[in-house]
Amino acid sequence: MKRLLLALMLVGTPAAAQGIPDALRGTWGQGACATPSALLHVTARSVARLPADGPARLVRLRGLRPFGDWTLGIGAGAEAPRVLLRAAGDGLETMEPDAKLRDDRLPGDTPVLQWQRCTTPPPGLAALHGEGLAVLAALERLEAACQGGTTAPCIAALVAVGDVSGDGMLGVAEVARLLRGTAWALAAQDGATPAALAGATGLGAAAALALARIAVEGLDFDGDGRLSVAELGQDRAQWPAGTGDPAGRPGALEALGEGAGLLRALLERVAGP
Ligand SMILES: [Ca+2]
Repeated sequence: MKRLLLALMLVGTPAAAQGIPDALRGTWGQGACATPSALLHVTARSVARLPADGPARLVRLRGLRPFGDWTLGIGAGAEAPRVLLRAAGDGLETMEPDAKLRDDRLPGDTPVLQWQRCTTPPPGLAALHGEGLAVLAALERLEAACQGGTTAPCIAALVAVGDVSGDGMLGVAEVARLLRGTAWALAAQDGATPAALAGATGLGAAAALALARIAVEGLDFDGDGRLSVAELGQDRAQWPAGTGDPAGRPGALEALGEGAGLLRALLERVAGP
């Protein structure tokens, strides 16, 4: 009977409308906040554990449900990694069950990790993780806006999450920030060490900047150096009218290829399954 109840508790609700409870979100540390042995950053749908020494673990959740007094998050991907979180006084407790542990045996002998709230990042860790963690939250907002199936809210969300300066447009530095943060998230998802994360965001910064320039220039129709919602939505927010010209005959499209914008590719990926 207990097993059955547990099994029922584990029956999935689709990607939890509420996300991880607010009180559990934010940045946590083990040891002193100035020199933590590990950081834990929790967003609505992600848990990033960042040891000072060792591989990062980023779990992006596709489902959440209560599990006793814990919140159980189930990650995307074939392994469906699981993370359990709960408040403990002013602190946070987490468990990361082994992939081989069956759902009906949870939590088994999974160790409980204790975390304390860390509000101010030390400079080194802020430089290493700050931008990536910010973009992690931005990606969630983009996914939520873009998976609705229409383009206009997706483009509006891209500008909203990327617009640091508040002018309602995206400049080269703002696009580069999104690309650097995405590179960080990819590296963290692959279990990068701090050194590898520094490489992804540091050495990758030049590449991100070059890509950002191409992306902005490719869509900056009025040439002001920034991308507006209208520029991002050009030919995309609605179907173009079926005009054309009956004269002429088909030529070679290949010669015109390669020019499509990187941001458009990004939006397509984000909106995908
Ligand atoms: Ca522009």
